[in-house]
Amino acid sequence: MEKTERITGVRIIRLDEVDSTNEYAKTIAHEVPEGTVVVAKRQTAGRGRKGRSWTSPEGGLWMSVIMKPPRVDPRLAFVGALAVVDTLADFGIFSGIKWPNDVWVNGRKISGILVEGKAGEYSILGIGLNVNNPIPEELRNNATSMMELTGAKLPLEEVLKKLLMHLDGWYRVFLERPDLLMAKVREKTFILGKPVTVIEGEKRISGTALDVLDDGSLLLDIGGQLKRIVYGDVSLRLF
Ligand code: BT5
Repeated sequence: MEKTERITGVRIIRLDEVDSTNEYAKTIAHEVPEGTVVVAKRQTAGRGRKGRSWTSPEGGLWMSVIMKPPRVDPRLAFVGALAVVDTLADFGIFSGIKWPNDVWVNGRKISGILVEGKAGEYSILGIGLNVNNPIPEELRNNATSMMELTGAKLPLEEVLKKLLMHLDGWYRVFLERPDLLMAKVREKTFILGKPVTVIEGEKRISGTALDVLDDGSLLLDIGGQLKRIVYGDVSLRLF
């Protein structure tokens, strides 16, 4: 079932169930105005990067925003991540960004962002945020939810409203002052100054995370040599 309504002027398409809000958003991207949001109560085939699956049972916030910026910019993921960080702060939760597309709290992932699109046509900013949904056993060591952290069920609609408000704000900053967006990303990126390992396909690179550059890439110090990383999975090295 599809229901359309507006919150703070934004057109929202609400679905009970969908394979993936990103997939759905792609199919309608050409017909709808920029800023249209697709929200689903549950996803049956929620996706992460590289075809990994994203667990999306009822109770969480699973949504995609259709955007039409000049190009598909990976920094859109930071628009999503900062909006999530601010939304969590509104509910008393302090979080940080794990480059390039996660939001973490106390060593656990609470949100993942997936940016997809077609150059010159549209970009889809997909956001998954664990709110009241259960965390499956296999993810318990690495994932958390707002409910788990606050000890109470949260009003999903309020979380959505706040998230849309912050998305609107950070998207404007991205378009008009990308330097300010990136300054905030640096402030919130908790891996900077720490030893990390970056895995990209078969490649494994270890070094110290120095900076997030203006184009969104990660600068690593590998034994005195600097390397720019454009894509990958980062984990903190404890020893
Ligand atoms: C991401 O990928 O973190 C991006 C997730 C984007 C999900 C949203 S939901 C709305 C929209 N529609 C979609 O179909 N997708 C977007 P990645 O960095 O590849 O991380 C994926 C990994 O996160 C998985 O391999 C699991 O280890 C872990 N994971 C899966 N579900 C999770 C959850 N609910 N909470 C925390 N971690 C999870």
